[in-house]
Amino acid sequence: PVAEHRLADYRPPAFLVDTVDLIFDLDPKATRVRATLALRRNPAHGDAAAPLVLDGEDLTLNAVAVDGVALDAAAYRLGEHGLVIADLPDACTLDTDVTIDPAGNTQLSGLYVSGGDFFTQCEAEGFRRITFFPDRPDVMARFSATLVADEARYPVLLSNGNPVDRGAMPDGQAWVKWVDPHPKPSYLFALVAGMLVSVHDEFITASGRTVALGIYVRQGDEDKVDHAMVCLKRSMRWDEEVFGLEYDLDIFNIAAVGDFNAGAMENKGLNIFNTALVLARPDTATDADYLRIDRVIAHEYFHNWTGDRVTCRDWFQLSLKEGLTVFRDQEYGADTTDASLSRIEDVLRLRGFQFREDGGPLAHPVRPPAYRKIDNFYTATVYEKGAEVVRMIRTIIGADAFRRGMDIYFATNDNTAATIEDFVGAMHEASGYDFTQFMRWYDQAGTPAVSFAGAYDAEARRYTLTLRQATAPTPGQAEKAPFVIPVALGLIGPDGQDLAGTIDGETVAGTRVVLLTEAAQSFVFTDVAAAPVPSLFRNFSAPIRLSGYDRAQLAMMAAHDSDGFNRWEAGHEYAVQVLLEAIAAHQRGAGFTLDDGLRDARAAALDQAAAAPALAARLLGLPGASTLADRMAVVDPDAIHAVLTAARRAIGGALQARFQAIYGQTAYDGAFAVDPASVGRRALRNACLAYIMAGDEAAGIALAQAQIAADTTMTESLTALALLVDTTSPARDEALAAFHARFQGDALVIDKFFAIQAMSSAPDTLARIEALTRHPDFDIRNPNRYRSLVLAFGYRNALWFHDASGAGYDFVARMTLAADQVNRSVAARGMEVFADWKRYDPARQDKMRAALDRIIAANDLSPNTREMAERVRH
Ligand code: HT7
Ligand code: ZN
Repeated sequence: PVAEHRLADYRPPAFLVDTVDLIFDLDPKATRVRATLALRRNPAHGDAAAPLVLDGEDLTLNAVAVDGVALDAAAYRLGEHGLVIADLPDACTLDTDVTIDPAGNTQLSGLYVSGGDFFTQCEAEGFRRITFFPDRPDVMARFSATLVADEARYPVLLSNGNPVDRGAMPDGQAWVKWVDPHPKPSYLFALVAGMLVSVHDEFITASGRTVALGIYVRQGDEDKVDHAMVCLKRSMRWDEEVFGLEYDLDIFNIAAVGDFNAGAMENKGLNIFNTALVLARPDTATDADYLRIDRVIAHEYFHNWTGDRVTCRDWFQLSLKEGLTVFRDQEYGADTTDASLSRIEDVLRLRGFQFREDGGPLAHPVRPPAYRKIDNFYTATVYEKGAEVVRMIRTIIGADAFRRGMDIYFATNDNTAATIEDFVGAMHEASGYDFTQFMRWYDQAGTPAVSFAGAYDAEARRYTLTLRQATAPTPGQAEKAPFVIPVALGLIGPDGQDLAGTIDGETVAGTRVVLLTEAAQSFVFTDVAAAPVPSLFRNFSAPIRLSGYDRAQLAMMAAHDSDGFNRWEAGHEYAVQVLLEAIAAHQRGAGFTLDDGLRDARAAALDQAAAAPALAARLLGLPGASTLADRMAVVDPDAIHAVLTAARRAIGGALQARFQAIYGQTAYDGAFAVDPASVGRRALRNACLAYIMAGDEAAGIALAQAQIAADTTMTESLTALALLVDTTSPARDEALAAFHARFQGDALVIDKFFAIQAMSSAPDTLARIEALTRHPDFDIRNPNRYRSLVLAFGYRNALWFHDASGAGYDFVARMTLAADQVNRSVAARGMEVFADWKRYDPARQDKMRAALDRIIAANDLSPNTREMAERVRH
């Protein structure tokens, strides 16, 4: 069994590394890595005789020397996990010489080959797969890297920092030496070598320095990087303007790789990106792809300060960089697009992934107290809930104090490996606020359930709002203490306008923030002119589940709330309540009746189509299957699907003429832009097409075929294709074949070809996804392709994943076991799809448990997948 790492056991490293000089002789099958480490004992460790422990994995050791003297085998201990050398002086130089096999590295962690080129991925523990090193983030060293390779095959040689020297050798080899002046932990090391083409630009910083920007891609992809470059420059400017943070090197490079375990990586000065998060052209990428690329480019760039300049002391502090950086990318999204819509999308993501995680066996605090494999803790809780925690800090202390706190955080912790206490301490220093109770957000798991009750005393013009919070037990935490919950609220009067009210001597007419700190607490507002509807948690001011509104209150808020987020939220909650009732009726055998309010809200959204197309498209949508499942005591995927289908059909039928009219008015106008109006127009057109299809399949199929034939943008083509793929009409296979033929060779589009079939609701989906595993384009070693078939199915096809036969569970279990043989980090992720197995009926529970047991019983299961499967199974 793999040992558990505990936060409580943290001890500073025995040795620090001042400099590390690396020489890579790059060869796909046998790369030689020579490392020279300047080592120094760390007094903070406390044991002056401690041995040097270097992590190492899958390395062949050729030689090791201390202060230039070769060590014989008796002088060190070489184990499965690394190298231990005792009796070292307080300061010394260590030379190691190892050989690694990048081409055989299917884990894609460390140095590996993709498309014949070399790339690295070192977070979290990949550097130990390159050379022996204290591979922990609190060891920060100055790195140099000399890359030596065949010049014809690997003309591009990149690493962190600046190129300081280069040369050619007589045997056709060439070399480049890179030096990174900033101390950094090993997880931020990067190397890229290959036959790549680059697009260049420059950025002038606020203080007038010129930064050379480069994006490196495979030949043929250079016409798909304009968007990424625009996003990069916008992010750099935004960080200067909003946080006063300037880029700190002369070069910033991005390299794109087709085989990558995650989205992207913030290596100092050399970000490495999954191609899916860099490459975009209107005919190959959807608007959602464009927006996601923008966010991820920003996110990785923002890590330069929140992650690279100030890094994490240990991996328990992961949210220190990830939660804070997600918060920063969310703010960037809000500032550069539509703030309310951006917040709505972020909250939908939080609820879809994090709330689900927080309510099941994988629940863990934002700062987990223990882990077996850290790769399993790159979770929605660490990222998205971590961002909400930072947001709550800002809400509590105010934007000005928050900004001062950020300045203090950087000033105090620059070039160090910090803790969450360091961050919160800076916020305390800036505001004087006592965060003692607030720290529970970092250390207690679970989503608080908040309920409310209001009482209005007309004679006294007094409104009393009582709020209650409770958090259910989570694994390892039976008892929960109350959280500090910032409640941004307004009081809406009978005319729909915000009412003034006085609390704590302060009269406010719009949104104010109160703090719920007890299990139950009353807030008394005086001078309130009429009985209000309380608009609570405006702009989603805390990651909680709120209950208590009736339909009349929701309808009033949906129409009038001055807060854009809560206007949408009220309509969404109204739809959830109506659909849950329809699901209960369906389970009793009753037919579907369209609720007038549900229909009228969609009609009202269409009224806004011309003025606010993006918002209209968002308001037209219905809550997704996972939102409805989340609210059911026992999830019934068949009933959810039946009711959602019936609702779409009924709305599509009732408003068919209006959908057709707006569909006609939103046709492609011959220009492509990703501004909110254009994105909104396409989203609206696609939403109309979906309703037309639901209400009149023949009309929908004809329009979808025409939309594909028009070959305008991927946003339009893909939605039309996905709608056809949900049918069994002959148009489906014709369209799929044409799509495949048109985009053959474009891996990212072929991923979409797999994903839309994996997500299909058509009755033959299970047989078709089995067949897709035998498709010549399916490659289990490529994480994007695996995710587009197996994880898209497990996460986004509740209907067929939960097929009563158990075939969907069996499919994911088989694919997980196969994937685990090649890439444990990607395989382990798949276990998340089983996480809520106890929320289904007994027959489905039995089948999911059996699938998990089959996985756990596999003899050669990786520790990563085992940890996840065992946690889920409990
Ligand atoms: N900080 C990066 C995390 C990451 C990662 C983690 C585990 C395995 C592979 C990985 N690739 C990138 C990305 C980020 O959050 O910005
Ligand atoms: Zn990140």
